[in-house]
Formats: sequence, C-alpha cells, structure tokens
Amino acid sequence: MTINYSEKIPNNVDLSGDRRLQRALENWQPKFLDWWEELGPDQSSELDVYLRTAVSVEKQGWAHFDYVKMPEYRWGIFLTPSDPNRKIDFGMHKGQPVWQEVPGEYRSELRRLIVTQGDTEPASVEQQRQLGKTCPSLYDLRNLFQVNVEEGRHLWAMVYLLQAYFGRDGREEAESLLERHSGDQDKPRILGAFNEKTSDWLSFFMFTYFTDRDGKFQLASLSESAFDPLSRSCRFMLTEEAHHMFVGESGVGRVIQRTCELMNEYKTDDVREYGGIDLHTLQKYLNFHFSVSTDLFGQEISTNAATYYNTSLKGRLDEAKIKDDHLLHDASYPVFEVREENIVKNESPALNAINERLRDDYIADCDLGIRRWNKIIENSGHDFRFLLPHRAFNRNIGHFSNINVDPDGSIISEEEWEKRCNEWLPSESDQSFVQSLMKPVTEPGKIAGWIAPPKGRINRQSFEFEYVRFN
Ligand code: BYC
Repeated sequence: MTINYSEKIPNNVDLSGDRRLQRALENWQPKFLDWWEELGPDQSSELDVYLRTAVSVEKQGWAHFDYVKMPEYRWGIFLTPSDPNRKIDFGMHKGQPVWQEVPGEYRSELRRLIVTQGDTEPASVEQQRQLGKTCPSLYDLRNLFQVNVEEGRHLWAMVYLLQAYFGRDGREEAESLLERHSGDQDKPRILGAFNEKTSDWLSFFMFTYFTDRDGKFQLASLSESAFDPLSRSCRFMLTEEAHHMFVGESGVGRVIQRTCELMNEYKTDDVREYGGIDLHTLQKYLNFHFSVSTDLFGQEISTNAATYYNTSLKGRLDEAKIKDDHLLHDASYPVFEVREENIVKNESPALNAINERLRDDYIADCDLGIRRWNKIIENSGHDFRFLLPHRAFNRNIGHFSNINVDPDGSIISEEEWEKRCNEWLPSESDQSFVQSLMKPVTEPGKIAGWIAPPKGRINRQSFEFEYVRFN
C-alpha cells in the first residue's frame, strides 16, 4: 500500500495498469493546475512551504514533511487498503459483500453524492484565496496552505472516482468541478456555505472549525457506503481532515486566549482599542459559521437521504456501532419542527430523518469545542461563556428557513429580526473592524497582536521555525 511516486500522478490504485483512465486523469491534470494558478492561493507560486505529503496510507507515519512550491505539490490518488471481507452494514443490501463497481440502478444517486462532495473541496480553496496576504504568522500561513493543498487532493479523490467509474458523464462532471466557482453569479458552488466569503482569518478559523467539521461527518457517512472505492477514498480523506479541524479549534482558541490576556491587562471587556477581538464579536462569528454549516446537512425530512440509506449508498455515523436493525423501516427519530409558532420535537420516520440525525451528531461534536474554548475564558478569570445558537437560528435550508428565530430558539417577527440581527451576526462594522486587524506578519517567530502564539508544533518544529520561505 505504499504510494507510487514515480508516476506523473502519484497513486496507490495501480493507475498504470489502466491506460485509458491514466490518460483521462493526465488530461485533467493541467486543467487542475490552471485552476490552481487562477483561483488557488493568490501570489503563492514561488513560496517554499513546509508541507506534509502523504507517502503511505497506513495509519502510522504516512506523512513526509519538506519545503515544496505549491504548484509542485504531488496531488494524487490515495485510498485506504481494501478489506476483502468487508460487508455492507445497512440498508436493503445489508450483509452482502461491498461493491467494487457502480450498480447501474444507483448510478445517478452515487454520482450526485460524489459531485456534491467534490464540489466543496475546490470551493473552500477559492474562498480562502486571498488570506495568504494577511497571515498573522508564518506558522498560520503554512497551515492555511496545508489545508489548501489537501482540499485540492480531496478534489482529486472525487475526480478519480468520477473518471474511473462513471465514464463520459464522470469526465464531464470532473470538468464542471473546475467550472463552478465560489460566489459566482452564474455558476455558483452547489452548497450555500461554499459561496460565502472567507475574507479574514477569524472567518478562516471558524470555517475550519465548523464547516470542515461538516466535512468530517459527511465523509464519515460516505465511508459507510456499499460502494467500496468511495468508502476507501473517504477513509483516507478523514485522516487529512483531522488537521484542518485542529487548525480551526486551536486558531479560535488562540484568538480567545489573546482577547482574555488583553482583558486582564487593560481591565476591560472592550479590547478593540487594544487590537483584540472582543468576546461578543467572536460569539457573532461563531453564530454565523455554525448556522451556515448547520444548513449543510440538508432538510430535516429528506427523501433523498432516505433513498441513500435504503439503497446502502450513504450510512449514519459509525453505522456498525449503532444497536438497531440498520434498516429503519419501523423506527422513528425525534425531529424539530414548527408547530403553532413554537419549535417542538416530533417523532418522524427514522429513514426520512437521516440528515437530522447526522446534524445532531454534528451539533454535539461542535459543543465539545465550545466547552474547551469556555475553559480558556474561565481559566483567565472571566464570566463570559460562548453558546451554540439554537439550530433554528439563521437557517436557509429546511423547516426553519421561512421563519426568524433568535439564538435562544424563540420565533420572532421579521421586524424584530431586522432590528436585532446585528446583535447576533457580524455587522458590517464588525467585519470591517476584524478586517482592519488583518496585517501580514511574515517574520519567523513573530505574531499579530490579535492572536496568541500556538502551543503545538508542526512536525516537532518550534513556532520560530521558518515555515514559509519567501524567495
Ligand atoms: N445549500 O433533500 P435535501 C466538506 C439542496 S463539507 C444548498 O435535504 P439531501 C468540506 C439539496 O442538494 C461536506 N442546497 O438534500 C468542508 C437538494 O437539491 P436538489 C460535503 C442545499 O440530498 C470544508 C435540495 O436542497 N459533502 O467536505 O438530503 C472544506 C433538497 O434537500 C443545501 C456532502 O455534502 C445547502 N446547504 O442532503 C472542504 C456529502 N442542503 O437535488 C470540504 C454529499 C440541501 O433538490 N451530499 N440542499 O436540487 C449529501 O449527502 C447531500 O447532498 C446533502 C443534502 C446532505 C448536502
């Protein structure tokens, strides 16, 4: 399962054994590189970046660290080792061996799942394109670029599946993945959150905490798929994804740390004039990124999701660990809905509530990080606590998309929403304040004033290490 780096496209899928596929992917490769040049990290081609590259797909020690110019990064196709005994864990094909080919009757559903997943990867790179110019430190700059190249690789993972298993329409979809662009009026990205702007580093850290976490849960569900190549692709992607969420959680944590230091030093909550981001503003950014990411789980009641589950295409989180019949024909699941001006829980058929169940898992996971952030505040001697807003707050998809809800979950009038939304979501002036702090710091060992230095290291290198070299 070592990765073959002697080929033009590094891979562990014996690409050279399938000349047609190899040619198709080699044909797509320059288009990918053009896209990277045009819409990947701006003005970054000449930088030497201390990046990790996958050298093996085994759990231990798959990463190699070295300086790389990003356009020369070895994007490739890496799947976790196959398990010849793997059986399907859920849905109508439960108990049968997993599939190595796409069953004709599920072709369009599978393609749609793969395209939706694939679409998010280049989208996030596009969203983060300008951030390199305002990095708070070289350490952070390196982490941004690491996330970017790995999202690029995740696109490769989905493009491989499309090209290898979906023939001509797969090749067309692979082209379209480079043609839709984040925020484009005519050809936007498929899912809402991936058309939002990520124009400052606070948004980047919130995005990697909340939106990449949706990635974790969606990939985990897809890794349950009966279509084994999809499952194995997603399993390897999950190992890369962990670092992205670390960047988010530690990034936000370091901003909080710095804010608390300033609060203590100047004996005030209003740290803006001292170059920090006050806790209320952080809560607003949190509210925004949480609510936009919560939309990514789709509608509460979804026949699409029921079909994916029933046909064994997309499972639940840790499917094998759940103790039920894994068919869900007679099961129910509590789902929030609006009844006579109130938000109440109602038992619904579990098959239709698959999206909501995953959203519940996601929200519980988000909450763990919030608690760790609150610990930083508590340890600094302050009473403020972050709270996740109610799941119905600021939603654009599903039951709550037509009503206005405050962060506590009370339904409010349109008028009240208009009057108060700037208390809950970043206002224009909050955004321009945060933007005003975004000044590049590119000297090794130095850091911007609004964020604390990291405690962790990258490959045992200290914070003072020259993570990015400007030539
Ligand atoms: N925005 O029946 P429903 C990641 C559409 S992130 C816009 O509920 P379904 C990453 C929906 O497409 C993980 N539209 O849908 C993170 C459908 O449209 P059509 C990405 C939305 O299929 C950071 C209609 O509404 N992976 O990896 O049950 C950086 C009906 O909705 C949205 C996946 O998402 C939205 N938020 O559920 C980099 C996994 N939500 O067909 C990467 C694959 C729904 O009527 N995707 N719609 O035109 C899926 O499993 C499903 O497509 C969804 C939606 C869970 C997203």
